[in-house]
Amino acid sequence: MFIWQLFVVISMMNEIDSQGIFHSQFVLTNSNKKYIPANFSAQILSITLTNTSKLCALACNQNIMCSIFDYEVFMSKECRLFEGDIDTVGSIDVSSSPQSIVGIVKLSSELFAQYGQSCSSNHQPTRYLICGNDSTYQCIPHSYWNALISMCKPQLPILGAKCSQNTSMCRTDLNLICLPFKQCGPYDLLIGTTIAGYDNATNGVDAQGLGQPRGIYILPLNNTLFVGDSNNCRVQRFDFGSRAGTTVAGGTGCGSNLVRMSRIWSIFVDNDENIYVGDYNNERVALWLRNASQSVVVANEGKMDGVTLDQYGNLYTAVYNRHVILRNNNTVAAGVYNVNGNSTIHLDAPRGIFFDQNTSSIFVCDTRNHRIQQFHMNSSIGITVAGGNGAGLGPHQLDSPIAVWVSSKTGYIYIADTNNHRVQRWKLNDTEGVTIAGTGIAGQDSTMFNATTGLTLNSDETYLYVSDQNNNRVQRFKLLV
Ligand SMILES: *[C@@H]1O[C@H](CO)[C@@H](O)[C@H](O)[C@H]1NC(C)=O
Ligand SMILES: *[C@@H]1O[C@H](CO)[C@@H](O)[C@H](O)[C@H]1NC(C)=O
Ligand SMILES: *[C@@H]1O[C@H](CO)[C@@H](O)[C@H](O)[C@H]1NC(C)=O
Ligand SMILES: *[C@@H]1O[C@H](CO)[C@@H](O)[C@H](O)[C@H]1NC(C)=O
Ligand SMILES: *[C@@H]1O[C@H](CO)[C@@H](O)[C@H](O)[C@H]1NC(C)=O
Ligand SMILES: *[C@@H]1O[C@H](CO)[C@@H](O)[C@H](O)[C@H]1NC(C)=O
Ligand SMILES: *[C@@H]1O[C@H](CO)[C@@H](O)[C@H](O)[C@H]1NC(C)=O
Ligand SMILES: *[C@@H]1O[C@H](CO)[C@@H](O)[C@H](O)[C@H]1NC(C)=O
Ligand SMILES: *[C@@H]1O[C@H](CO)[C@@H](O)[C@H](O)[C@H]1NC(C)=O
Ligand SMILES: *[C@@H]1O[C@H](CO)[C@@H](O)[C@H](O)[C@H]1NC(C)=O
Ligand SMILES: *[C@@H]1O[C@H](CO)[C@@H](O)[C@H](O)[C@H]1NC(C)=O
Ligand SMILES: CC(=O)N[C@H]1CO[C@H](CO)[C@@H](O)[C@@H]1O
Repeated sequence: MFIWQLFVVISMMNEIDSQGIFHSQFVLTNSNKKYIPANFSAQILSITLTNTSKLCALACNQNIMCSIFDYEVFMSKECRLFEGDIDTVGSIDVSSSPQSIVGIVKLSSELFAQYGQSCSSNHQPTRYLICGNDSTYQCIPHSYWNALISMCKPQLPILGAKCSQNTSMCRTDLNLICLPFKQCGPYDLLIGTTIAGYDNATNGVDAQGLGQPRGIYILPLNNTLFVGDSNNCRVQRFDFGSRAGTTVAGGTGCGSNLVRMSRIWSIFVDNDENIYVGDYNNERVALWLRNASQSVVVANEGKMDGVTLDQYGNLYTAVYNRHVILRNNNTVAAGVYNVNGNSTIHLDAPRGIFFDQNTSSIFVCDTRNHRIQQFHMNSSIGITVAGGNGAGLGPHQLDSPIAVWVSSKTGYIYIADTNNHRVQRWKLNDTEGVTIAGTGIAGQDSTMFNATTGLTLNSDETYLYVSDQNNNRVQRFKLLV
C-alpha cells in the first residue's frame, strides 16, 4: 500500500467555505482488488464513469458521505463510491479485473479537532464536520462521535451488527439503534407482545386468563404453547396464534389428589403431548398422558421444581429442598443430597433446569447462589457459566434465576433473571451477560416484566417467550437470527 495525497480545491464547496482547502488522504490498495460492502444498498453512493482512478478519488472527495471507492472492478472506467467504515463493515477482496483498485479515505483526529466547537453555518473547517442546528460542529449524517478516538466514525448499516455503546453507533436512518444487548436493531425488538393472559396484567381463570404463569414450553413442530398456570393449578395449551387456552392438565382447582395439583413450577411436554409437571407443593412430578383425566406420579422425592427429559427419555428433576438434580427419581445427577452450599459440587435451592443435547450436559438454576451451573454427564463438578457474583443487577450478576434455556444454534445461555425482572444472555466463558428483554425494574408496560419465571425459544430461534408471573401473562419477543 502507498499513500496518495490528494489536495483539491472544489468550487462547489468553496461556495460554503471561502477560505477552505478541502483535502483528503486516500490509502490505495495494490491493483486487482475490489471492495465488498456488507450491505450494498445501504452503502452505495454512486456508480459513474471517470477517465482515471484519480478522478474517481476526486469524486469521492467531493461527496462528504464517501469513505471508500473502487475503480474498474466490473467495467472499464467504472467508479463506485461507498460510505461505511472499512475497519468494521465489508471487506477488500481480489477482483477479476487486473487493474482495479480500492481507495480508502484516511481519517485522523486532527480532522475533527473542531468537533463540538461553536460554528456558523457558512463556515466549514473540513469535509468531515458540519455545522449542526445547535451552532456547534457535528458529525456528518450516517456517522457518530466516538469519544475514545476523538473522531466521527460511520454508523453500522447491518441488522444484528455488534455495537459497543448505546448511542448512535448504528444507522439511525435505517431505524437501527445500538440495543442493550450490543447489537444494531430496531427499538421494536425490546417490545413484548402478549400471547397468553389478559392484556391488562390482571389474573383470570377463564380460557384467556392466567394466574401467575411459571414454566412454559413450546412444541418444536408447530409452536403450540403450554403454560404452567400456577395459581390456577392447571396447564393451558394455546395453539399458535390463539389467545383462547384449552386446559390439558388439572383445572378443577388446587389439591393433592391425582386430578389436582398445587403450586406448579416447571413443565415439560414431549412430542406426543404428554405433560410433565413440577407439582411443587405435592412434592411430586405429575405426568399427564395425552388426554388423560388424571395424572401418574413419576417422581416424588421432595419439592419438584425443574423438570426435563433427555433424548433417551431419562427424567431429570430439580429438587428444591434437597439441593440436588435427580435422574429418574432416585439417582443423584448433581448436587449433594440434603446439603446446600456454594462450592463446585453443591447447589442451593435449585429450580429451572435444561438438558443440552449438544454438550450432553445439564444447566441448573442454582437459585440461592445466584448462578447457573453446568454439569457434564457423569461429572459431579459444576462449572459456573453465568452469575456467581452475589445477588445484584450488574451485568456480571443475577438475582434468583429461575429458568434457563440453551440455544442449539449458538450455545448462548438465556436466563430468566427473576428478581431483576429481565432476561439475560450469556456466552460460554464470558464474565458478563447482556440484557435481551426487560429493563431491570418491575413494571407492566410492554418493555417490562414483574418477575420472569419461565422462558423458552421456538425451534428456529426466531422468538423468545417469557413468563411474566406477576403480570399474569406470557410475552413474546422477536430475536435477531
Ligand atoms: C474522458 O476522456 C475522453 C478522451 O480523452 C474525453 O473526451 C472525455 O471528455 C473524458 N471524460 C470525462 C468525464 O472527463
Ligand atoms: C436539531 O437537533 C436536535 C438534536 O440533535 C434534533 O432533535 C432536531 O430534530 C434538530 N432539528 C432540526 C430542524 O434539524
Ligand atoms: C441493508 O440496508 C437496507 C436499506 O438499504 C435495509 O433495508 C436492510 O435491512 C439492510 N440489510 C441488513 C442485513 O441489515
Ligand atoms: C382485564 O381484562 C379481562 C379480559 O378482557 C376482563 O375480564 C377484566 O375485567 C379486566 N380487569 C380489569 C381490572 O380491568
Ligand atoms: C402440534 O404438534 C403435535 C405433535 O408434536 C400434535 O400432537 C398437535 O396436534 C399439533 N397441533 C396443531 C394445532 O397442529
Ligand atoms: C385426544 O383428544 C382429541 C380431541 O378430544 C382427539 O382428537 C385425539 O385423538 C385424542 N388423542 C389421543 C392420543 O387419545
Ligand atoms: C422415588 O424414590 C423414592 C426414594 O427412593 C421412593 O420412595 C419412591 O417410591 C420413588 N418414586 C417413584 C415414582 O419411583
Ligand atoms: C460461600 O459459603 C461460605 C460458607 O458458608 C461463605 O463464607 C461464603 O461467603 C460464600 N460465598 C459466596 C460467594 O456466597
Ligand atoms: C448442536 O447440535 C446441532 C445438531 O448436531 C448442530 O447443528 C449445532 O450446530 C450444534 N450447536 C452448537 C452450538 O454446537
Ligand atoms: C471455554 O473455555 C474452555 C476452557 O478454557 C474451552 O475448552 C472451551 O472451548 C471454551 N468454549 C467457548 C465456547 O469459548
Ligand atoms: C409487581 O408484583 C408484585 C406482586 O404482585 C406487586 O406487589 C408489585 O406492586 C408489582 N410491581 C409493579 C411495579 O407492578
Ligand atoms: C449503559 C450506557 O452506556 N448508557 C449510556 C447511554 O448513552 C447515554 C447518552 O450518551 C449515556 O448517558 C449513558 O450513560
